[in-house]
Amino acid sequence: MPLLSLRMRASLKGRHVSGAERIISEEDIPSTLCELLRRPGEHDFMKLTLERLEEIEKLEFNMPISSYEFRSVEEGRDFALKELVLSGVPEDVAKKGLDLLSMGANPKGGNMRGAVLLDVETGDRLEPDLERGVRTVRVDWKDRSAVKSELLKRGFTERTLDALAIAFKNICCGVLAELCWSDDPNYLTGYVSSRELGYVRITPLKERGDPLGGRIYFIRREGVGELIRCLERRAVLISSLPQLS
Ligand code: PML
Repeated sequence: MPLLSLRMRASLKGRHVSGAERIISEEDIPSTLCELLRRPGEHDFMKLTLERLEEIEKLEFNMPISSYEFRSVEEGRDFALKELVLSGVPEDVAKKGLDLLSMGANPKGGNMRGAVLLDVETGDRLEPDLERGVRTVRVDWKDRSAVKSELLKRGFTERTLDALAIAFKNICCGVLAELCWSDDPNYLTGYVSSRELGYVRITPLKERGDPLGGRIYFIRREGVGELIRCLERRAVLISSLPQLS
């Protein structure tokens, strides 16, 4: 049965407010459209993209997931720095990633629409468009509702569900390590992920009320074009429930 990618992004006064993707079959188009139309809060622009996927790769989720809580953002960010270093990112480059996310990585101010690509050796930015960044798309769970209910049962959120899928696809495409926290001013949990450590949730990585956030991908400069194609073009459907500890 042909599968389709349905993507939504919404903004308010030019600022991104919500985005989501589902990989679905034709019969699920009406109900998924309704779900995504209702999803963003206040917005003045919404773009919906529906495309048939010609080729789709099925991958088994195999990353360990762990969670750590700290008393302050400073402690959370220090821990994130250590986890990035343990993942093979030099300390000065890991610090640059943390600074970019905390100050807003868009050269025009504020958040980027996609992720920053940082050269793991030099700390140079490698994304072709510094305002747009690079977006990991065409990825979803094969049995989204089962994975979601399992995660919610264990105190995780729907944001975790989507972040796990993105982080897993990133590692499969060749990202060495990722640092992420949300641009939602009320969502304080972020993560570091890498092949070495798996998906490491960290709370808090930002202060309540802070609208800045996004994703930093630590990558090797060689093969950056191929990596971007994988992140943006390769369609991936993830099976297996995550191993939750
Ligand atoms: C986002 O959606 O903007 C980032 C989500 C981070 C999720 C962290 C978690 O709950 O595991």
